[in-house]
Amino acid sequence: MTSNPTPAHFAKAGPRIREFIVTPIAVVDPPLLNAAGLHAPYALRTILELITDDGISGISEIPGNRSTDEALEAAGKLLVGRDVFQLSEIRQVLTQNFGKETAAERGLTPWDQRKLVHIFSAVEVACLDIIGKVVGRPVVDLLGGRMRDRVPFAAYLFYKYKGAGGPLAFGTDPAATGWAAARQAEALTPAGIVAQAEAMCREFGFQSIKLKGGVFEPQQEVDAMFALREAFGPDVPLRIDPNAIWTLETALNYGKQLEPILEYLEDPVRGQENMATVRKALKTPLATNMCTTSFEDIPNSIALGSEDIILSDHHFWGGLRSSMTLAGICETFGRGLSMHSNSHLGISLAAMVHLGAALPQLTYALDTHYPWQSDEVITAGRFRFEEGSVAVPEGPGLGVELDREALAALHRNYLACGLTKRDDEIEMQKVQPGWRFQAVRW
Ligand code: GKR
Ligand code: MG
Repeated sequence: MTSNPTPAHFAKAGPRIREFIVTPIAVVDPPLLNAAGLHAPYALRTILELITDDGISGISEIPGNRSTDEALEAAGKLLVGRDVFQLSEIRQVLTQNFGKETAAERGLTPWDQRKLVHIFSAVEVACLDIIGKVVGRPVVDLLGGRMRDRVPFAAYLFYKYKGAGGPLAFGTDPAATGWAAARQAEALTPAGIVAQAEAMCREFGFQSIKLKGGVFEPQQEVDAMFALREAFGPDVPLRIDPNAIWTLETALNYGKQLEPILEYLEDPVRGQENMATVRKALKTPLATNMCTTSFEDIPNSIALGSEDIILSDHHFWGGLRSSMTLAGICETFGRGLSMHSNSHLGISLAAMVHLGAALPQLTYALDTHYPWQSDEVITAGRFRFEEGSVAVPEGPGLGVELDREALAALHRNYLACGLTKRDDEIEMQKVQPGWRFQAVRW
């Protein structure tokens, strides 16, 4: 005989948030180039730790930005005392307080500048970490269960100046070998990109390759793609992402050239209408993390047919459960789903892996910047990739714990480096005076 839970069971409140701790950190980041300019010697991240009234700790990581941090602190004042299981109520409280954010507030940069989605993500992931610990299950099981044990990632190549970031900003360690040496080497030519790809794939075993484009005149980047094809052969899927900086004409012209060798073309042009035009003209599937970036954008994306694959990012789509909702929408409308990334550490990677393991369908290897970072903020140290994939962390919740000493050291970096938000244009101007970001350049 079974006994169903009685209302008395339901009446038992879950653990409540007692402490809400926001810690901005700065992690060493190499001088990587993109359409918006140049990465600074440090990438900013923010770590949120929630501690419940019964002493359970839940953690999350989001891109760092002082004004988001301030909003997150303000969110904390509204959330202390609330039950971590009441995620919909928490979201409602935050929306009522901060008001609705429109897709337009995302901005023109390759990364998302909205605050609310980041705050939802930070709070939700930390709450899920706690819920997982309370019920003794990994986060993947809270998202619908494990569809795979390992999650595949792609090699994410960047044009870059010499240097590894941090105090060595534009210097290098002459003793470095293997990936450590490639991570600090200059890569500005097709041969440099192939060398970077070989070192990265050798170290991490990646089986798909993406090049961050939009940096140089398109022919140079197309040549790099053909050089990669030559070096890796037809079995390694290739992608290029010019971050919407190409004109329609450029996208049509170079898109045609690239058609025989691409798995997908990411954000060749700006805006859903332009993406739809390119998509009609090319056989290559189009992917985006710039033209369809919120639920509000979906109706128009479907009406126009602006992309084949949405590159979700739980930091930008408001958390892991929202990303599962997005997966359902993509499945309904015959769109693929994969994952976007930005410079990040292991707490974000753990969340990405739990989500990647829960997705009903996973057709494309996910993006990650992780090989470009060398710091870590979790006790287990840096994640290991095997044949390009990461195993779902063991244990309840996210399966990773905060390394408090590392957190304090990275917070000191934050205080010392003086950065308060990501601004790749200013960083680029230090190398090329007068350089300006252009929404469409080539
Ligand atoms: O890290 O420079 C970078 C990338 O350009 C990043 O900011 C983008 O958001 O990786 C991203 C993308 O796929 O667009
Ligand atoms: Mg992209």
